[in-house]
Amino acid sequence: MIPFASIALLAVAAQSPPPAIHLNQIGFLPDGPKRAIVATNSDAPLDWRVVDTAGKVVASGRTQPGGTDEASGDRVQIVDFSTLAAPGEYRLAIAGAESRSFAIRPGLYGPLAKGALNFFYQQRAGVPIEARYAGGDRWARPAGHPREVATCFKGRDPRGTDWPGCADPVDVTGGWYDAGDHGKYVVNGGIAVWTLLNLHEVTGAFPDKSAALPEAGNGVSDLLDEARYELEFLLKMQVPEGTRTPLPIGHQRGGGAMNPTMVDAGGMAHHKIADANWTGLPMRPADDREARLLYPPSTAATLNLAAVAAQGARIWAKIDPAFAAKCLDAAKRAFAAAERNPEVYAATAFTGSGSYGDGDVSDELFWTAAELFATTGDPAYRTALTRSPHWNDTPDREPSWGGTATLGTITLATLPGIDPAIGTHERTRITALADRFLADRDRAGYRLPYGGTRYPWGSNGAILNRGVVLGAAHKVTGDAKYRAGMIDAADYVLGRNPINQSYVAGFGWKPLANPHHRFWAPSLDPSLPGPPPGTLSGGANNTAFADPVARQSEGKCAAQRCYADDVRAFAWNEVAVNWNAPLVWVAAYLDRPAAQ
Ligand code: 9MR
Repeated sequence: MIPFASIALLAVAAQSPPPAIHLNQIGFLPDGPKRAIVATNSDAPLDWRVVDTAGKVVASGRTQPGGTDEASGDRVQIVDFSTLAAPGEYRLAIAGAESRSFAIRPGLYGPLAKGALNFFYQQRAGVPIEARYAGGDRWARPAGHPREVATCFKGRDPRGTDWPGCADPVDVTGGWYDAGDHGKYVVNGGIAVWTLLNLHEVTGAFPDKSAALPEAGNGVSDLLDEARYELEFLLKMQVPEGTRTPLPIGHQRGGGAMNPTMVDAGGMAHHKIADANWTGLPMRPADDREARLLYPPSTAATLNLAAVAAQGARIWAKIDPAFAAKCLDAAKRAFAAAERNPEVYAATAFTGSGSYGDGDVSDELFWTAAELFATTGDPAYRTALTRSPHWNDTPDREPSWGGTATLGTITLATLPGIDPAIGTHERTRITALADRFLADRDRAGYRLPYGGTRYPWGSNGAILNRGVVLGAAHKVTGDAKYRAGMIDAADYVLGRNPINQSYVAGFGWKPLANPHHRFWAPSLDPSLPGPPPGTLSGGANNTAFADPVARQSEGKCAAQRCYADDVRAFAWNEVAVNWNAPLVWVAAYLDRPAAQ
């Protein structure tokens, strides 16, 4: 007779659900690592098999238990079938569960890189989006804001600060919309342009005619064509020489009106051009009837402009010397303007658009000095660089729109011809940072190079920016472990996560479908298209439950589960140029032969 307790145990075992298998839904490169994570309620190792389409077992083994993972709340086990290299279609079977079919083949990341780059074309303001470049009629739309000649915010902001407006309207037509909204922000545009230009410098990816773009066939890299579309806009955001205007200096925290001081703002950059009030969803860009306003210059925006204009100056030096000269002049003037006005923090009280406020611009200064030094070799920029608090600090975070010092480090570490004393110093720092991310990866239940249980707004962008750092470390050392770490970042974003979500539209069996976007909003208006393939969601965020969907889960979700593929979830499911850019970088880098 079986004792009662054993019957109960058997019943529990019989009821226990099969393990949930999580893996990269686009598949695996033949020469890359191949790992799946299974969530189970058992801590004992499990047998697994990989079977081909004929049902033949081509690999088998036992899982490595990974314990309880705080970021997901799951008990995880690792399946490692990296030794399987033969291209084909396979399934993974484990303890009564079977995965969907996945591929092992070369070239997996090429279409992803292409789609991710096309996102930027689709976000272009000022020009009609044409079906032949956008991937079909559904994504075609008339130009949004085709003639953006704007004047500055004038009057009192909600904090009570009185802004004088500006003398003449400025033509700031063009550039990319930032995200699901129609704002165009210099700060975020800066890191996105840098990322595309850096990809060009590191890999030469996307030669002419490799992408679907109006400029394809002009003899210039398509990646540069796309980045230039935004760079030209950023140049237009620069304040004319000789402009005097009152701006708040220093941290003016607290609720009341700020106390602006008259400054020479010539060479600074307006922080943003955006709608005076938030517009509703859905909305085609061409239907936006809100007033469009330029917002006061900030030191951070000025340095963003200076950094990418300096980068552009060296990149276009041979391709288009006149444009390169224009970029260099703008960069130098912007740097000088930031030195003159080092503490004009962005005013954040305005309504109707994102604030991209940043109370520490020492990292932007380091980044800009790095770019200007790389371009000119001028000792003055070298001094600015080596005197910066960031010269000898120990970075532990990925680059982000508000933390840009590492962008300068990547440039100095990877660019040929940099003074060896500087280059070596920065190569040591970038590999040390990449090693930290690998250590995070080794501790993470889902083996992504991101640690802890705090997932920020746009965590997928943060994770992919860690991929960029790992890629830079791979570039300078040739060590395969860094490339493997990039693949771990890609694996997470493409489905190896507790909710089986591919955060990229058009890729995987559960792709992003309902981003927070005014035009790609079929759940609000069935005549509108879904997100084009290659669009990345910001992803899990347990640090700001700012939208109505997220709010319902506050305090109730493990970090990686604080997500819903819902158009209303702007804190979880928006798209943005600074997140899609590292997706382009990582996918394009992984599309190259491993030995490069
Ligand atoms: O990416 C930004 C994130 O770091 C901030 O926490 C958040 C709130 O200020 O804003 C995010 O950026 C948004 C911007 O303000 C407006 N356009 C959409 C951006 C992505 O959600």
